[in-house]
Amino acid sequence: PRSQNPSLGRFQFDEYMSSKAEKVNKALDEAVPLKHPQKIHEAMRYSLLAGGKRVRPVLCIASCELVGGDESSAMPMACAMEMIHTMSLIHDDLPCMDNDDLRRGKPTNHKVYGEETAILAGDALLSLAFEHVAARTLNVSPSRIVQALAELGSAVGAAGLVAGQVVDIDSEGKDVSLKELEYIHVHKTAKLLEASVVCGAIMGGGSVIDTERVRKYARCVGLLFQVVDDILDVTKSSAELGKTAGKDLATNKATYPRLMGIDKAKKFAIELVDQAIGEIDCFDASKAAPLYYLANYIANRQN
Ligand code: GRG
Repeated sequence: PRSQNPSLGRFQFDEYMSSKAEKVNKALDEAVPLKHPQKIHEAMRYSLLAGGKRVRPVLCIASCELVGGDESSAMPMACAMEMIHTMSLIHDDLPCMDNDDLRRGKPTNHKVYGEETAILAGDALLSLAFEHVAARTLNVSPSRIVQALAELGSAVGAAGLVAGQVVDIDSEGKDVSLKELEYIHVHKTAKLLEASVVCGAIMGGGSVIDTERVRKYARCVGLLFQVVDDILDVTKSSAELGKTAGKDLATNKATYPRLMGIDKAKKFAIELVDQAIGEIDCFDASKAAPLYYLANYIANRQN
């Protein structure tokens, strides 16, 4: 098995993750300077630099490096992924959507800056993501940049994140089948994770075959991410409440543990990690180590 591979044994994943996240944080800080009009730039920076695991940018860079590219070629795209992820969180937290007061341990954007500014901060981050890739990517051919931007646009729009959100909103209070739940998660969560990996491979000069291989890996990881999120919802709130049933079981929200039971959901998560890892088996083990560990990190994360 891959876990017994000596190249994988030597790989320091925590160090890799924190050093990549630190570089991404620096690049994000530089990408959104505090300028006039001060309030909107402050609101954008508030959510963008509020922490977060930086899973999408690290996946983007790891995929670029897997196919032989340099980190610098993927850095603007990695930042774009986090900008779009952050904007989706700002809009998701709005009173007209999930109406949340806290995000990443801090008051949500609209709680601090007001609804109008929060909507505009999201809009500005979405626009900046595309501008940043187009204007700041160096040493990548224009055709690859355009191809990656098209991939990103389709992952975010009405066939991607927005589709997931709208179907999720429409399904509120209704009985949701496993198939419908999968549609919501594939679009709300997995599409952007998939785009992170695929765009990283495009920026890194990956062949069509390699890019499609990492896409398959990313599809499994994207779904895995949400299954784990749902499991954490149950286990965290069970621990907090000292009860056996978590918050999602108390409310009517459809989740994997609710639809298939906690044990089957955990089994499904294990199957998805195995499948994800199987998809990158064809790459050199030492080069694939970051993506291998990232899949395991997503499976075993505690937040
Ligand atoms: C994209 C145009 C556009 C509009 C937004 C609101 C909306 C449409 C979509 C909602 C998308 C959403 C909030 C999906 C949930 C994604 C998710 C699993 C978030 C948690 O991600 P983590 O765990 O969070 O990576 P951190 O804080 O670590 O970054």
